[in-house]
Amino acid sequence: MLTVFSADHLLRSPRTELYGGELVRPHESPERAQIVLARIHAQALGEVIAPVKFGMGPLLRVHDPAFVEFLKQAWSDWVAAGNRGEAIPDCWPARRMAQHCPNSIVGKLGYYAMAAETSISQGTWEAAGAAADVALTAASRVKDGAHAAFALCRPPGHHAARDLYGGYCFLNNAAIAAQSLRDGGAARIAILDVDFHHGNGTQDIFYDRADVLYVSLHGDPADAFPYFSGYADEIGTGAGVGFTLNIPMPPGTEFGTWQDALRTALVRIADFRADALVVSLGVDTFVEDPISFFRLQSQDFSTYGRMIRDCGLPTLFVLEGGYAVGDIGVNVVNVLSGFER
Ligand code: Q9C
Ligand code: ZN
Repeated sequence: MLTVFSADHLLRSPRTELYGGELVRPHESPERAQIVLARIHAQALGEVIAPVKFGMGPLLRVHDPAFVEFLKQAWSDWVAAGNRGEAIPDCWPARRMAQHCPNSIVGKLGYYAMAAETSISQGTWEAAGAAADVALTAASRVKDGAHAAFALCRPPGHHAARDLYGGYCFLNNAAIAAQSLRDGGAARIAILDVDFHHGNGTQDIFYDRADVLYVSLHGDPADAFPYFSGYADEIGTGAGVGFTLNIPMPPGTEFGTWQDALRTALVRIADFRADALVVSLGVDTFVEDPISFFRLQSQDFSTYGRMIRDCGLPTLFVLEGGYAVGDIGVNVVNVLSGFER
Protein backbone atom coordinates (compact mmCIF):
# COMPACT_ATOMS: atom_id res chain seq x y z
CA MET A 1 0.00 0.00 0.00
CA LEU A 2 1.17 3.51 -0.83
CA THR A 3 1.87 5.83 2.13
CA VAL A 4 1.92 9.63 1.98
CA PHE A 5 4.08 11.29 4.65
CA SER A 6 5.46 14.79 5.31
CA ALA A 7 8.33 15.52 7.70
CA ASP A 8 6.62 18.90 8.23
CA HIS A 9 4.54 17.18 10.93
CA LEU A 10 7.63 17.84 13.10
CA LEU A 11 6.67 21.54 13.09
CA ARG A 12 3.86 20.60 15.49
CA SER A 13 5.79 20.02 18.69
CA PRO A 14 3.95 21.66 21.59
CA ARG A 15 5.49 21.59 25.06
CA THR A 16 2.20 21.46 26.94
CA GLU A 17 -1.11 19.62 27.21
CA LEU A 18 -3.61 20.56 29.93
CA TYR A 19 -4.19 17.19 31.61
CA GLY A 20 -5.35 16.36 35.13
CA GLY A 21 -4.96 19.97 36.19
CA GLU A 22 -1.32 20.09 35.10
CA LEU A 23 0.56 21.10 31.98
CA VAL A 24 2.16 17.82 30.86
CA ARG A 25 4.18 16.65 27.86
CA PRO A 26 1.59 16.12 25.09
CA HIS A 27 0.25 12.63 24.34
CA GLU A 28 -0.01 13.68 20.67
CA SER A 29 3.77 13.78 20.03
CA PRO A 30 6.09 13.87 17.00
CA GLU A 31 7.44 10.40 17.87
CA ARG A 32 4.04 8.92 16.99
CA ALA A 33 4.40 9.58 13.27
CA GLN A 34 8.10 8.69 13.19
CA ILE A 35 7.40 5.30 14.80
CA VAL A 36 4.59 4.54 12.33
CA LEU A 37 6.91 5.49 9.45
CA ALA A 38 9.71 3.26 10.80
CA ARG A 39 7.32 0.29 11.03
CA ILE A 40 6.12 0.86 7.45
CA HIS A 41 9.72 0.65 6.28
CA ALA A 42 10.53 -2.35 8.51
CA GLN A 43 7.52 -4.30 7.19
CA ALA A 44 8.06 -3.14 3.59
CA LEU A 45 4.41 -2.07 3.38
CA GLY A 46 5.10 -0.17 0.16
CA GLU A 47 6.27 3.09 -1.34
CA VAL A 48 6.33 6.26 0.81
CA ILE A 49 5.89 9.56 -1.04
CA ALA A 50 5.81 13.26 -0.07
CA PRO A 51 2.58 15.25 -0.47
CA VAL A 52 1.68 17.67 -3.22
CA LYS A 53 0.62 21.16 -2.05
CA PHE A 54 -3.08 21.82 -2.73
CA GLY A 55 -3.38 25.34 -1.26
CA MET A 56 -6.40 26.74 0.57
CA GLY A 57 -9.17 25.73 -1.86
CA PRO A 58 -9.84 22.20 -0.54
CA LEU A 59 -9.61 23.35 3.13
CA LEU A 60 -12.29 25.98 2.52
CA ARG A 61 -14.64 23.30 1.15
CA VAL A 62 -15.12 22.05 4.73
CA HIS A 63 -13.80 24.81 7.04
CA ASP A 64 -15.02 28.35 7.74
CA PRO A 65 -12.71 30.99 6.16
CA ALA A 66 -12.51 33.05 9.37
CA PHE A 67 -11.59 29.91 11.33
CA VAL A 68 -8.79 29.05 8.90
CA GLU A 69 -7.54 32.66 9.13
CA PHE A 70 -7.62 32.38 12.94
CA LEU A 71 -5.53 29.17 12.86
CA LYS A 72 -3.02 30.81 10.53
CA GLN A 73 -2.59 33.88 12.79
CA ALA A 74 -3.20 32.45 16.28
CA TRP A 75 0.41 31.88 17.35
CA SER A 76 1.75 35.26 16.17
CA ASP A 77 -1.28 37.09 17.66
CA TRP A 78 -0.77 35.27 20.97
CA VAL A 79 2.94 36.16 21.09
CA ALA A 80 2.26 39.77 20.00
CA ALA A 81 -0.20 40.09 22.92
CA GLY A 82 2.71 39.43 25.30
CA ASN A 83 1.81 35.90 26.44
CA ARG A 84 4.70 33.75 27.65
CA GLY A 85 3.31 30.19 27.50
CA GLU A 86 1.57 28.31 24.71
CA ALA A 87 -1.86 29.47 23.53
CA ILE A 88 -4.66 27.96 25.65
CA PRO A 89 -8.22 29.31 25.97
CA ASP A 90 -9.67 30.07 29.39
CA CYS A 91 -13.14 31.46 28.59
CA TRP A 92 -15.93 30.02 26.38
CA PRO A 93 -19.25 31.10 24.85
CA ALA A 94 -21.20 28.86 27.25
CA ARG A 95 -24.99 28.45 27.49
CA ARG A 96 -27.00 31.71 27.10
CA MET A 97 -23.85 33.79 26.32
CA ALA A 98 -23.25 35.77 23.11
CA GLN A 99 -21.96 33.67 20.18
CA HIS A 100 -19.84 36.49 18.72
CA CYS A 101 -16.21 36.16 17.69
CA PRO A 102 -14.17 38.61 19.83
CA ASN A 103 -11.23 40.71 18.61
CA SER A 104 -8.93 39.59 21.44
CA ILE A 105 -6.78 36.52 20.74
CA VAL A 106 -7.76 35.06 24.14
CA GLY A 107 -11.42 35.52 23.25
CA LYS A 108 -10.86 34.01 19.80
CA LEU A 109 -9.23 30.92 21.34
CA GLY A 110 -12.36 30.36 23.46
CA TYR A 111 -14.62 31.02 20.49
CA TYR A 112 -12.90 28.46 18.24
CA ALA A 113 -11.82 25.80 20.79
CA MET A 114 -13.99 22.76 21.60
CA ALA A 115 -11.50 21.69 24.31
CA ALA A 116 -8.55 23.21 26.18
CA GLU A 117 -6.01 20.37 26.25
CA THR A 118 -4.72 21.37 22.79
CA SER A 119 -2.13 24.16 23.05
CA ILE A 120 -1.38 26.15 19.93
CA SER A 121 2.39 26.54 19.51
CA GLN A 122 4.84 27.82 16.91
CA GLY A 123 4.53 25.82 13.67
CA THR A 124 1.10 24.39 14.45
CA TRP A 125 -0.55 25.95 11.40
CA GLU A 126 2.24 24.82 9.06
CA ALA A 127 2.06 21.21 10.34
CA ALA A 128 -1.75 21.14 10.16
CA GLY A 129 -1.60 22.38 6.55
CA ALA A 130 0.95 19.71 5.66
CA ALA A 131 -1.29 17.01 7.20
CA ALA A 132 -4.20 18.20 5.03
CA ASP A 133 -1.93 17.99 1.96
CA VAL A 134 -0.95 14.44 2.99
CA ALA A 135 -4.63 13.44 3.12
CA LEU A 136 -5.42 15.20 -0.18
CA THR A 137 -2.46 13.58 -1.94
CA ALA A 138 -3.47 10.10 -0.75
CA ALA A 139 -7.09 10.83 -1.77
CA SER A 140 -5.94 11.85 -5.26
CA ARG A 141 -4.21 8.46 -5.68
CA VAL A 142 -7.43 6.67 -4.71
CA LYS A 143 -9.37 8.88 -7.12
CA ASP A 144 -6.87 7.90 -9.85
CA GLY A 145 -7.53 4.21 -9.27
CA ALA A 146 -5.35 3.01 -6.38
CA HIS A 147 -7.28 0.36 -4.42
CA ALA A 148 -5.98 1.85 -1.18
CA ALA A 149 -3.64 4.49 0.25
CA PHE A 150 -2.49 5.53 3.70
CA ALA A 151 -2.31 9.19 4.76
CA LEU A 152 0.18 9.28 7.65
CA CYS A 153 -1.32 12.49 9.04
CA ARG A 154 -0.14 14.41 12.06
CA PRO A 155 -1.64 16.38 13.74
CA PRO A 156 -4.87 14.33 13.58
CA GLY A 157 -8.17 15.80 12.41
CA HIS A 158 -11.47 14.16 13.37
CA HIS A 159 -12.30 16.47 16.32
CA ALA A 160 -11.93 19.58 14.11
CA ALA A 161 -15.32 20.85 12.91
CA ARG A 162 -16.17 23.54 10.36
CA ASP A 163 -15.06 26.24 12.85
CA LEU A 164 -13.71 24.36 15.90
CA TYR A 165 -10.33 22.94 16.89
CA GLY A 166 -9.37 20.78 19.89
CA GLY A 167 -8.84 17.16 20.87
CA TYR A 168 -5.33 17.52 19.33
CA CYS A 169 -6.94 18.45 15.95
CA PHE A 170 -6.94 21.64 13.83
CA LEU A 171 -7.95 20.79 10.25
CA ASN A 172 -10.15 17.76 9.58
CA ASN A 173 -7.89 15.74 7.29
CA ALA A 174 -10.42 12.93 6.70
CA ALA A 175 -13.29 15.34 5.97
CA ILE A 176 -11.13 17.41 3.61
CA ALA A 177 -10.12 14.21 1.79
CA ALA A 178 -13.71 12.90 1.65
CA GLN A 179 -14.94 16.21 0.21
CA SER A 180 -12.11 16.18 -2.35
CA LEU A 181 -13.26 12.72 -3.50
CA ARG A 182 -16.80 14.07 -3.88
CA ASP A 183 -15.49 17.06 -5.82
CA GLY A 184 -13.45 14.66 -7.97
CA GLY A 185 -16.65 12.95 -9.12
CA ALA A 186 -17.53 10.29 -6.53
CA ALA A 187 -21.27 10.42 -5.78
CA ARG A 188 -21.20 8.84 -2.32
CA ILE A 189 -18.39 8.56 0.25
CA ALA A 190 -18.56 6.48 3.42
CA ILE A 191 -16.43 7.45 6.42
CA LEU A 192 -15.70 4.74 8.98
CA ASP A 193 -14.21 6.19 12.17
CA VAL A 194 -12.50 3.52 14.30
CA ASP A 195 -10.59 5.91 16.57
CA PHE A 196 -11.45 5.35 20.25
CA HIS A 197 -12.95 8.85 20.43
CA HIS A 198 -16.06 10.04 18.63
CA GLY A 199 -15.18 12.15 15.59
CA ASN A 200 -17.41 15.07 16.51
CA GLY A 201 -15.81 17.29 13.85
CA THR A 202 -16.39 14.89 10.96
CA GLN A 203 -19.93 14.20 12.13
CA ASP A 204 -20.64 17.94 12.34
CA ILE A 205 -19.25 18.71 8.87
CA PHE A 206 -21.48 16.14 7.14
CA TYR A 207 -24.43 16.07 9.58
CA ASP A 208 -27.05 17.47 7.17
CA ARG A 209 -25.85 15.57 4.08
CA ALA A 210 -26.96 12.31 2.49
CA ASP A 211 -23.92 12.04 0.17
CA VAL A 212 -21.37 11.36 2.92
CA LEU A 213 -22.18 8.60 5.41
CA TYR A 214 -20.45 8.91 8.80
CA VAL A 215 -20.21 5.75 10.95
CA SER A 216 -18.28 5.73 14.23
CA LEU A 217 -17.35 3.16 16.87
CA HIS A 218 -16.18 4.86 20.07
CA GLY A 219 -16.06 5.11 23.83
CA ASP A 220 -19.45 6.15 25.23
CA PRO A 221 -19.37 9.96 25.47
CA ALA A 222 -21.08 9.65 28.86
CA ASP A 223 -17.67 8.34 30.00
CA ALA A 224 -15.17 9.60 27.41
CA PHE A 225 -13.97 12.64 25.49
CA PRO A 226 -15.51 14.50 23.65
CA TYR A 227 -18.37 14.04 26.17
CA PHE A 228 -20.84 16.24 24.23
CA SER A 229 -21.04 14.34 20.94
CA GLY A 230 -21.35 10.72 19.82
CA TYR A 231 -24.55 9.48 21.47
CA ALA A 232 -26.55 6.82 19.62
CA ASP A 233 -29.49 9.20 19.13
CA GLU A 234 -27.36 11.49 16.92
CA ILE A 235 -28.47 10.25 13.49
CA GLY A 236 -28.20 13.35 11.25
CA THR A 237 -30.46 16.27 10.46
CA GLY A 238 -32.60 17.33 7.46
CA ALA A 239 -31.49 15.49 4.32
CA GLY A 240 -28.79 13.84 6.47
CA VAL A 241 -31.19 11.90 8.73
CA GLY A 242 -30.03 8.27 8.69
CA PHE A 243 -26.56 9.13 7.31
CA THR A 244 -24.83 9.34 10.70
CA LEU A 245 -24.48 6.13 12.74
CA ASN A 246 -22.92 6.21 16.20
CA ILE A 247 -22.06 3.05 18.12
CA PRO A 248 -20.85 4.03 21.61
CA MET A 249 -19.42 1.30 23.84
CA PRO A 250 -18.67 1.20 27.58
CA PRO A 251 -15.41 1.05 29.56
CA GLY A 252 -13.67 -2.33 29.32
CA THR A 253 -15.07 -3.22 25.87
CA GLU A 254 -13.18 -6.23 24.43
CA PHE A 255 -12.54 -7.05 20.76
CA GLY A 256 -15.51 -9.46 20.48
CA THR A 257 -18.01 -6.70 21.23
CA TRP A 258 -16.08 -4.17 19.15
CA GLN A 259 -15.97 -6.60 16.21
CA ASP A 260 -19.77 -7.07 16.39
CA ALA A 261 -20.11 -3.27 16.22
CA LEU A 262 -17.75 -3.19 13.22
CA ARG A 263 -19.93 -5.80 11.46
CA THR A 264 -22.98 -3.56 12.03
CA ALA A 265 -21.01 -0.58 10.68
CA LEU A 266 -19.86 -2.50 7.59
CA VAL A 267 -23.42 -3.65 6.82
CA ARG A 268 -24.60 -0.02 6.90
CA ILE A 269 -21.69 0.98 4.64
CA ALA A 270 -22.44 -1.83 2.15
CA ASP A 271 -26.10 -0.74 2.12
CA PHE A 272 -25.07 2.85 1.29
CA ARG A 273 -23.31 1.74 -1.94
CA ALA A 274 -20.39 4.15 -1.54
CA ASP A 275 -17.92 4.82 -4.32
CA ALA A 276 -15.05 4.98 -1.82
CA LEU A 277 -14.35 4.49 1.87
CA VAL A 278 -12.38 6.84 4.12
CA VAL A 279 -11.19 5.21 7.36
CA SER A 280 -10.38 7.52 10.26
CA LEU A 281 -7.74 5.22 11.68
CA GLY A 282 -7.04 5.77 15.36
CA VAL A 283 -5.42 2.93 17.28
CA ASP A 284 -6.25 4.34 20.72
CA THR A 285 -8.64 1.37 21.07
CA PHE A 286 -5.51 -0.58 22.12
CA VAL A 287 -5.61 -2.12 25.61
CA GLU A 288 -2.44 -0.25 26.66
CA ASP A 289 -3.56 3.17 25.45
CA PRO A 290 -2.92 5.66 28.29
CA ILE A 291 -6.07 7.82 27.76
CA SER A 292 -8.67 5.30 26.53
CA PHE A 293 -10.67 2.33 27.83
CA PHE A 294 -11.14 -0.34 25.14
CA ARG A 295 -9.17 -3.60 25.26
CA LEU A 296 -8.02 -4.45 21.71
CA GLN A 297 -4.80 -6.48 21.34
CA SER A 298 -2.24 -5.95 18.58
CA GLN A 299 -3.41 -8.99 16.54
CA ASP A 300 -6.99 -7.66 16.62
CA PHE A 301 -5.88 -4.77 14.42
CA SER A 302 -4.87 -7.26 11.69
CA THR A 303 -8.23 -9.02 12.01
CA TYR A 304 -10.26 -5.88 11.54
CA GLY A 305 -8.03 -4.61 8.70
CA ARG A 306 -9.08 -7.73 6.81
CA MET A 307 -12.75 -7.16 7.67
CA ILE A 308 -12.54 -3.65 6.19
CA ARG A 309 -10.96 -5.08 3.03
CA ASP A 310 -13.94 -7.37 2.61
CA CYS A 311 -16.12 -4.31 1.81
CA GLY A 312 -14.33 -4.30 -1.53
CA LEU A 313 -14.25 -0.48 -1.72
CA PRO A 314 -11.38 1.78 -2.78
CA THR A 315 -10.10 2.80 0.66
CA LEU A 316 -8.25 5.79 2.04
CA PHE A 317 -6.81 5.32 5.55
CA VAL A 318 -6.20 8.57 7.46
CA LEU A 319 -4.23 8.43 10.72
CA GLU A 320 -6.02 9.83 13.78
CA GLY A 321 -5.16 8.95 17.42
CA GLY A 322 -3.17 6.28 19.28
CA TYR A 323 -1.05 7.19 22.28
CA ALA A 324 0.62 3.94 23.37
CA VAL A 325 3.60 5.25 21.45
CA GLY A 326 5.75 2.11 21.68
CA ASP A 327 3.02 0.04 20.00
CA ILE A 328 1.54 2.57 17.58
CA GLY A 329 3.67 1.41 14.63
CA VAL A 330 2.76 -2.26 15.07
CA ASN A 331 -0.95 -1.52 15.57
CA VAL A 332 -1.31 0.86 12.61
CA VAL A 333 0.66 -1.33 10.21
CA ASN A 334 -1.26 -4.41 11.40
CA VAL A 335 -4.48 -2.76 10.16
CA LEU A 336 -2.91 -1.85 6.83
CA SER A 337 -1.26 -5.23 6.23
CA GLY A 338 -4.39 -7.03 7.47
CA PHE A 339 -6.20 -5.10 4.74
CA GLU A 340 -3.59 -6.05 2.10
CA ARG A 341 -3.37 -9.75 3.01
N1 Q9C B 1 -8.69 11.95 30.16
C1 Q9C B 1 -7.57 11.96 19.20
O1 Q9C B 1 -7.47 10.79 19.50
N2 Q9C B 1 -8.33 14.57 26.07
N3 Q9C B 1 -7.80 12.91 20.13
C2 Q9C B 1 -8.68 13.34 26.68
C3 Q9C B 1 -8.58 11.96 28.70
C4 Q9C B 1 -8.44 14.69 24.67
C5 Q9C B 1 -7.96 12.60 21.53
C6 Q9C B 1 -8.53 13.37 28.16
C7 Q9C B 1 -8.24 13.47 23.83
C8 Q9C B 1 -8.21 13.80 22.36
C9 Q9C B 1 -7.39 12.40 17.80
ZN1 ZN C 1 -8.77 9.26 19.63
